[in-house]
Amino acid sequence: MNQPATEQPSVIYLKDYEAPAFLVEQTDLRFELEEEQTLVRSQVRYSRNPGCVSRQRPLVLDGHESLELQRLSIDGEVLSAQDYRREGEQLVIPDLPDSFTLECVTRIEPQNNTALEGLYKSDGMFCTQCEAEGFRRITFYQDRPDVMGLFETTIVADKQRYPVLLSNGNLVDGGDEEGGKHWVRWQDPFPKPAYLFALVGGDLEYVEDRYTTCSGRQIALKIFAEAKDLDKLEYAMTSLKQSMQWDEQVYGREYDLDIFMIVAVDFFNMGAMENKGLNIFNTSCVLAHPKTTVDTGFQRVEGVVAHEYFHNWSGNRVTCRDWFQLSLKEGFTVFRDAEFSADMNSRTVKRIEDVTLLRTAQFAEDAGPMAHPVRPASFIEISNFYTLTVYEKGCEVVRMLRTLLGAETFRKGSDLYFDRHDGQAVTTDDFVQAMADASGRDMSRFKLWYSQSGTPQLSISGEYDAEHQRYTLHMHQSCPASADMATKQPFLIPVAVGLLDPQGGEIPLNDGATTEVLELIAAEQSFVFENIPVEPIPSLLRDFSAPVKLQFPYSSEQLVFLMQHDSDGFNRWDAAQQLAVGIMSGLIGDYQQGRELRLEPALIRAYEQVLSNQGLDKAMVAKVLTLPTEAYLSELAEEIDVDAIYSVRRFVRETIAAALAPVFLQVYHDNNLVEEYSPDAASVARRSLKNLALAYLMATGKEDYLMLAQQQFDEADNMTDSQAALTLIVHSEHRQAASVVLESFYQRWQNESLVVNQWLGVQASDPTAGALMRVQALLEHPAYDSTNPNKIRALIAVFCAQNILNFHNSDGSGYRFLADQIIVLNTQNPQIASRLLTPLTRWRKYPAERSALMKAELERISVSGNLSRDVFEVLSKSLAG
Ligand code: B3K
Ligand code: ZN
Repeated sequence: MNQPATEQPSVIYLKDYEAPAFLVEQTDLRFELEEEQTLVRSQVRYSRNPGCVSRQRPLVLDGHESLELQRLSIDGEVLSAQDYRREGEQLVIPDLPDSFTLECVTRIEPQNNTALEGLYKSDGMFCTQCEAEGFRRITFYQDRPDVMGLFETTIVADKQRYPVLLSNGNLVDGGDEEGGKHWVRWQDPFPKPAYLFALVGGDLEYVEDRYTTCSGRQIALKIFAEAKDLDKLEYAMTSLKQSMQWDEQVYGREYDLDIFMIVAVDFFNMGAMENKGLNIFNTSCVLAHPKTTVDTGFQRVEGVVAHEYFHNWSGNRVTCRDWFQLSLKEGFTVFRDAEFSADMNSRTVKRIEDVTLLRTAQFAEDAGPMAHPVRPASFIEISNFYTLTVYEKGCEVVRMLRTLLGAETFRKGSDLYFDRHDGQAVTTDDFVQAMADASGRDMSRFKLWYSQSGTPQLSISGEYDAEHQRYTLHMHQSCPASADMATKQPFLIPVAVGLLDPQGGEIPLNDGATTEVLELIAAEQSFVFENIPVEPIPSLLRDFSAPVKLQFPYSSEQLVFLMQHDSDGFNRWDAAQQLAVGIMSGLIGDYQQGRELRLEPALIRAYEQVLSNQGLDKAMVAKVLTLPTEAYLSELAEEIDVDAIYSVRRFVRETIAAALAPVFLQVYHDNNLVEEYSPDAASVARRSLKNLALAYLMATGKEDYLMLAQQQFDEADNMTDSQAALTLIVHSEHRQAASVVLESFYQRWQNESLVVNQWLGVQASDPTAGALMRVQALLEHPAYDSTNPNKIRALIAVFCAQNILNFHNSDGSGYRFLADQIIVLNTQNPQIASRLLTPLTRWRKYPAERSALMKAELERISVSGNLSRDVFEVLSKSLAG
């Protein structure tokens, strides 16, 4: 809700948690969906919570300011205005019996709901988004996850406009009504909190399939979309069936309802939502077709379908007691979907992608003004805490538990957790306790990962004692102060280690294995390996066994050695990254000192070797040969020198390209096969290597390669190749060619909304001069819609987060542009506005002039008036101190 300028939104603390005064047994909802209004009647059976000490506490219901209360009655008796009071966003009803039925009629206007929370309209279709606190925009309710009850939902609507009416659970009844209307009734047999409620009403079509569960139950699977998108649902359906099978095999979790539905909507604040039996998806996370979707899009669909499906157990059957526990379901479910994707595709590549995201974006979050632990201790607006820390770092925390306990014991722990807490709303402590009980280990030190923010730094040095054939690793951990927490205790850090002999062989370690998980628990600790015949090269933090920043004094030669020999695929890639980071950091210094840039040959030689090694997985080759991104280099920098980072990365890319162009050309042709498109791992790998080769070739600036890219653009039969060529041409200095391909791409795809988003994104990320003006012009383009989050992300968020040169233009125009957009979005869609703020919140990491310009824009937003809680929280934390 929007706060008057003078009123400070209040902070909510985990330590203040209190159980609800009343429990809900049954919730019956009736929706009359109309064009001008929707009437919602809720009948809720309440009883006093025996777990709540005070018998006097009133019933406190949450209700958004937009709710128009039409009637309130208790056991059939209408309440008058004296019987209750509205206090801000709450409705308080005192003097209640121990159990009663409350009936409440509210009038809402979904057609005017631009925040896309609660019940709203997406392209003429009714849909809902209730997590975290959207249900209070539908009716007055105890809108908190520890209130779980059974739901029955009746929906009445015009039959022609809204032939499809859906809600959670099973369809139990329905029929026609007067005036061209029809009605349906859905019953959900599983108790759930309000945030998992969903409703859909629209003119939708669907694809259908069946799944037979491990116990032989038949489940109907339906995926709904607009008629024009019906040909883009097959991949999601396949992913869904694979997810269902995987969860049975890997976690012993069977689906519980007779039907599972997914609905694709175009207006959605995030990726998708796990509503019980009725997942609602952003079209971008469910539609996939070779002609319109790039490889990474297919992978995203697979991953998000799995993620939402897995929530049926990790989130729905066992849910969160309060929103501070969000990572209980999100961290665990991200871990589950990451393992699923790893099993479906290349495990190492998946790990590299996840760690890249963590190291660039989550580490930056930890170091910024919104830093918070995986289990935050306080918030102003919970929507601001659907973060990389809660999701991605939360996933790493669960991964560490598995690393420490081993796969088998971890599975025992998850079985115990699901059995013990089925149907309950619980905490991250309960999750860890199940793991502790299953393993017989005391996990109290481990729990610091949930309560302490910040990225630990781990410095390691090695010492070899030839006489005693003994190798010692000395470790030191520390964690810098974060915006929300000054001092931290040492974490329990699992450090997976291997030792390589000079020939690249793995030396058997203390227990005979070649990888050992060391448990660092103190600030300083040493680990000794006996019977080590030669001085080894250590492979540390294998598979990124903990979310920390590691320092070890490797020489360039040692990194090249690890790139070639490490049996841990992740560390082979990481050695290449470290080598490149080291070289590029040196060059950034040279650039700043005005010295001529020279690329030492080690990197080129190493890349050449990787390219010529036929035995390597192609996706891995593409990953190894991808230079550290500007975002990663920015995260690593003390102070971000945008021009230096951009120029150095470009220089290194061009130098490598010039040196290895013939090799890249060969790689390009070798992998440019004429074949039917398939999103399988091997085909994706080939395309990624081919397009990486094309990118290096284009970096030479030579016309020949421009022609190659143009040819690929013209002839591609799939979006991956088409978009790769488009991006390379548009981001090149060949401006004429750029406008030709942009125009032709738009002409061809203007009716495919998701493809148009890619077209917007390619222009938004164009590093050439004048990009901001082009972005501003695109705001007026018929393809743009300022109320659609996907369009906002494609144009504005991409420009501000990925186009570092133009966004950080020294004249401040990029910052001003973003602030203007946020001021408008603040009232229209607070969640999106608040997310868009992220690049400006990092103002302290930039040199004085840019920093001052960024800060001034934050200040301008803060006095623009009527700030939403979402924007207020991010702004005030960014400007504090
Ligand atoms: N649980 C939802 C996220 C809801 C975000 C609300 N602001 C999607 C997911 O993580 O699966
Ligand atoms: Zn989730």
